[in-house]
Amino acid sequence: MNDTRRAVLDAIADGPVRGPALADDLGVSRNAVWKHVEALRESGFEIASDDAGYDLLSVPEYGGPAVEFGLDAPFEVEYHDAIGSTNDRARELAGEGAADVVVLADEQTGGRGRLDRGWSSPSGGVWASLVVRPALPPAHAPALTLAAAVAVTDAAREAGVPAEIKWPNDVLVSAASESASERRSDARSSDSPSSDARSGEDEAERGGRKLAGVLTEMEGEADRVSWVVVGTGVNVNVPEESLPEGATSVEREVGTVDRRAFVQRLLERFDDLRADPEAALDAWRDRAATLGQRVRVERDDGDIVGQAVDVAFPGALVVETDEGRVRVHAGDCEHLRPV
Ligand code: BT5
Repeated sequence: MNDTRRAVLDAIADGPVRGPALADDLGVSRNAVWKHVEALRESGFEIASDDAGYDLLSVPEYGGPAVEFGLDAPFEVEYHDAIGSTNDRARELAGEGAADVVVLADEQTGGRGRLDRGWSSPSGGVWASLVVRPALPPAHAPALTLAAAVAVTDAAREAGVPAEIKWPNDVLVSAASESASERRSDARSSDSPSSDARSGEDEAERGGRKLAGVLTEMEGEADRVSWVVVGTGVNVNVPEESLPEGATSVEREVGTVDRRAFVQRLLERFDDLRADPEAALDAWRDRAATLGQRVRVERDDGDIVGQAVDVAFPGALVVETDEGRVRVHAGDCEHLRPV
C-alpha cells in the first residue's frame, strides 16, 4: 500500500472525516482521496460515506492491505491467492532491490523446504517470505532463521498452541499435548485413543508434530549480505488431512484462528528480534525443545550424536559428544530417547 493510501486509511479509521479536509491534510486533490477510498473498498474495506464524511466500518479478513492495516512493523505486503513459492517471488523482488517486503500467499503450488525437499502448502496456511537487507556479514545470517522460529513460536503460543523449537528451524507441538479434535472426541467417547497411544514411537522420537518450518536464502559479498529471504511456513487454518504425516496445524490444536492477527504478530515479533540478534538467541534458548536432549544431527560429513547443551551465536548447536564438545552449523536434527 502506498504512503498516501495508508494515510487515508488511518484517517478514516479515526473518522468520520470529510474528503476536502482529508485532501487538505494530506496535500492531495479531492479526486485523489476519492480514488484511494475506492481502491480500499475494492480491497474489501467497508467504508461509509455520508454528510459526516468517510468512516471505516470493517476491515477485510485477510490479504495484503488487511495485514498492513494496524501492523506495527515497517513491512509492505504483496499478497497472492496462489503462487508457486513465496520464496521464489521474494528472491525476484530482492534482486530488483526490494527491502522490508513480505510475499504472502493463501496457497503455494510449489512450496519448498530445505535441501530440495517439498513443502505442502494448502489454502489456509501462512506462507510468508520476508525480504530483508540487514547490515550483517553472511556468517551471521542464521541468526535471522532463529529469530523467525521465535516469531512463529510466539504467534502460535498467543493463539493458544504450546509450540516449541527444534534446532534449527522447526516449530513443533510436543507429543504430550492434546489436540482440540482429541479433546472433542474424548468428550464424546471415553474409550477413544489417548494422544499417547496415537502419537506412536516415531513421533515421540522426533519430539512432536511439525507446525512450521523456516527456509532462509541469501545473496551477499564476503563481508556483508546483500539480501536475505526468510521464508516461514505455518500450518494455521489447515485441516490435518491436507498435511503430511507427522504434521500438525493451529486448527488441529485449537481450532481456526484469525490469520490476519497471526501474521501481524509474526511480523512484529520478527521485526523486534532482527534488530537484536543476541536477544533473539536468548529468546530461542527459552523456547527450545532441543536443549538438554540427546540428539543425532545428520550432516554431509557424518552424523553427530550427543547431548545438545546450548546454541551459540549465530545459530550453531553445541553438542556434548563422547569425544568432547562439537559445534554444528547445519544439518537435520533428531531428538533421541535418553540412554
Ligand atoms: C522446512 O524445510 O521446514 C522449511 C519450510 C519452509 C516453507 C516456507 S512456506 C513460505 C516459503 N516459501 C517456500 O517455498 N518455502 C517457505 P525442511 O526442514 O526441509 O522440512 C521439509 C519436510 O517437512 C518435508 O520433507 C516433509 O517431510 C515435511 N513437510 C512438508 N510440508 C509440511 C507441512 N506443511 N507441515 C509440516 N511438515 C511438512
